[in-house]
Amino acid sequence: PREIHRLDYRPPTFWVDSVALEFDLGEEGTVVTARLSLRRNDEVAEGPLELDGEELETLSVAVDGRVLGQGEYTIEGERLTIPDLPARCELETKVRIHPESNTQLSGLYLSSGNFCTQCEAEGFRRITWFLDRPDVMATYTVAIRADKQRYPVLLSNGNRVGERDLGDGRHEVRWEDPFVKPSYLFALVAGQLASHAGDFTTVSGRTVRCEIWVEAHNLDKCDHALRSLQAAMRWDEEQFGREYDLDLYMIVAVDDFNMGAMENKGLNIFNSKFVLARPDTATDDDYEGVEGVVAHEYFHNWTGNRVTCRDWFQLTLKEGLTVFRDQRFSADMGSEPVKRIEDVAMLRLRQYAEDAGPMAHPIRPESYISMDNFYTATVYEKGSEVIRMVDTLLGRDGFRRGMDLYFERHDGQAVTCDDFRAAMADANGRDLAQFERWYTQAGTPRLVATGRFDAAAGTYSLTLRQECPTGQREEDFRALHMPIRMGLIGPDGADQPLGFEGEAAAGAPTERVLELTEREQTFVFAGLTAEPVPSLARGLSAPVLLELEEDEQRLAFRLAHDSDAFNRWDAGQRLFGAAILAGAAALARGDEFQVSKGLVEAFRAVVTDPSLDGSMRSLAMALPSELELAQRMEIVDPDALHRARRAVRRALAEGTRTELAALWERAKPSGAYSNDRASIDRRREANVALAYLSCLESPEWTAAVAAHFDGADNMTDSQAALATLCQLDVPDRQRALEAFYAKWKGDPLVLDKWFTLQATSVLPGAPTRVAALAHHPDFTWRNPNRVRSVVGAFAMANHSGFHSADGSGYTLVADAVIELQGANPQLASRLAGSFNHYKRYDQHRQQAMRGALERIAAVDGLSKDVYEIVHRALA
Ligand code: HT7
Ligand code: ZN
Repeated sequence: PREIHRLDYRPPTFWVDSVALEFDLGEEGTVVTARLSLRRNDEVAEGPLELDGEELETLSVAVDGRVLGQGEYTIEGERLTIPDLPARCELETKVRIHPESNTQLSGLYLSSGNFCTQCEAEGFRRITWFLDRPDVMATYTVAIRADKQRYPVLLSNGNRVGERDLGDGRHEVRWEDPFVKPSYLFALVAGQLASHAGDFTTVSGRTVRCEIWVEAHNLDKCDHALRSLQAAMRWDEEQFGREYDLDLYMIVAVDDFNMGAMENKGLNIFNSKFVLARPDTATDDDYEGVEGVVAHEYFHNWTGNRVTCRDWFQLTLKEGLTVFRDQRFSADMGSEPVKRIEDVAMLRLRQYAEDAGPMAHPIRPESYISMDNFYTATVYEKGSEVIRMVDTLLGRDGFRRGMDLYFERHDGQAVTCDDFRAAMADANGRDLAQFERWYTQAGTPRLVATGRFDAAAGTYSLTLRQECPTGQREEDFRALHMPIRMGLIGPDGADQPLGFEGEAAAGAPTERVLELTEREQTFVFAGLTAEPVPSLARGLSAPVLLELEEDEQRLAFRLAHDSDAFNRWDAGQRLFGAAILAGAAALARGDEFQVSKGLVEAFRAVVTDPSLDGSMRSLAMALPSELELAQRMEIVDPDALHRARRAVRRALAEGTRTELAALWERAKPSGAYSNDRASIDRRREANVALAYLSCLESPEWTAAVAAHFDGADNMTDSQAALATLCQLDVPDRQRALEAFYAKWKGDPLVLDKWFTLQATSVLPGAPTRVAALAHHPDFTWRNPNRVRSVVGAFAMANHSGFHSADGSGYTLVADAVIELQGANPQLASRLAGSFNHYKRYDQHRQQAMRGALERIAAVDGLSKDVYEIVHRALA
């Protein structure tokens, strides 16, 4: 397969000013007629018109009304070339496509019998011949014709401008989108759907109709999505002065979808997982997921749609920025520190791992084989961290000024990451030239901190040194521009004034943002009477790996006193993580290990701290996962790690059983379900307390978990109790699983949970159980959510099971990749990524994983998506 390079970008030879599409939807093939108004690009005076197309049966090609003969154009592979065209002309193509057999879920396909589309990144070329690249922006009109009974609802982008009965049992609906857009934002939906609707009045007084389209039986699960949309619309007006521009905003939920959702102009298409929510079917986390994804797609209307990407290497321009916006929105809707902790936990688990493996790439990648493989944690989540640093460096008002200038300059354009940086710099009179390195350098930089207290001088010298990321070449690493938010904590637990040497201490702030621009910098703080404890990179102010030597006592001190809620949590994670890793090392040597009294006391303080809300408490009580800790082991020993983490968990539960029981008693369900914040907080701390108590493996607490499951009146408690039971070898586990299945077998999203809870059970024999799940009558390879709920959950969230010493976990996942790679390459390549870190494991496992990768690589006609992942891993 061909590799595409960022620096090879060339503007197109033609622009497309407008597109008129006609769809004749049929059960056995769909005919698509496309009329493109073409205009030669003056910048590129020469060159033929080259259009992209994939799996198209070409019926005719005409220019300005004249049908072209065979010699007048060529079709070679996925390219249609027309050599001699006037500077302006109308091109009409007619093709037949087969949505009914499109299993890739890219282009036009069927989900639950309804037609729908997915065009990002390069799916539009599977619908019609086109300059399928994001810098070609056009206005679109669309006519959809289909059987009236089977497809009563016909939707596309923009405004509905007409409909008519065609008299033969078919009807036609016409749509017009007045805004220019790239082809990846095109959308079409046709089927039997019903809508839950509401209005939104914009800041300028316009009424926007908001419609959530679902299968009729799901109408009672749409209200949260609708409210989330309305909240996102208001927030974007208030925070960024951005008003919605059409009179209609539609969201359609489909069951078969490769990703979370898609921001098509005026017609978002969503994985139903991020739309449907009712208290008995969706957890509190699911509700937050819906709110966050609905907002994310809405925010794209300005950051992505009105201003889009020049080429796919610029993807982080829209995705990093939109993730940053959705993170800020969710923080404003709920708790800022809780949201930040959740986001950083995910960043460290997924993105830091990506940065340290064969898929490491800068947030603006340099090359790709399949663009679909670059919808990554790096482009999205690290991209958002890079935007967050701009926000920290410029301040809230400065960031807003930069955004205003960005929209003023680039509305209606397809631009680059450099254009964004220039707007931010120009609006604030700042030099952000060095900041570009965040866009060009891969890997997570290490930030090594050392401190020295001079009691006689009353000074504290803090030295911060940037080190080359693991896996990157030293000679390529250049100092980054990074903001480090920090404080110094005094012995009484209070933040000290941070007066720089030579400055008056009085009135000095107790928190500062240090700007690093060099490999090593020293900052000297004066006026200190006792040695302080540094609290660095608060809120993770830069996406680095902070290395600071801190013993158990100091971490426990910060866990108790750090005024920054994020760093408090982080201190706990470091403390618990160090204990587990020390335990794993001891077990690997064949030694015993004991959990220290200090650790138990630190944990007790968290369980009983009256100042923590329930969400913060549950986060602070959670131990780092095996997957996260594995990243820190020289050679990963999954068995020792698993045993050590279990032992620490049990020791903490034993040491604080009285306090845990009191917490459960205080927070356990009482009264009817409510979804206010206090109730959500209580559910979180109650469920985490009960999960710890279940580690005691006592009949009393096992019965309590079973009773919690039986009595649950909402999915949060039901799922939490069942998850706990799934980790226990007790008869109640099977009974509860059967009851859950009987109740929810007709609800695909809830059934996914049932599969996942079993696939992530760490009880012995996980690969065998998961293989059996893949043969369950409700399992199907055709539905991505179902595949992810079994194979994805097993590979990504059952560390000890996936890495079973006999290699059966690897065989199972490799078989799944091979099974899927032809039918759904995007899904298959995501699963293939499970082997990315094989070189970090022991020899025996390395060999087994390498064997699995080689088996995949040997498949005849391997899809380019999977090829790219597997060959990078094997390199
Ligand atoms: N912009 C959307 C990306 C997306 C996607 C990409 C590749 C293949 C399928 C896809 N579905 C959606 C989603 C987003 O980030 O908002
Ligand atoms: Zn996005």
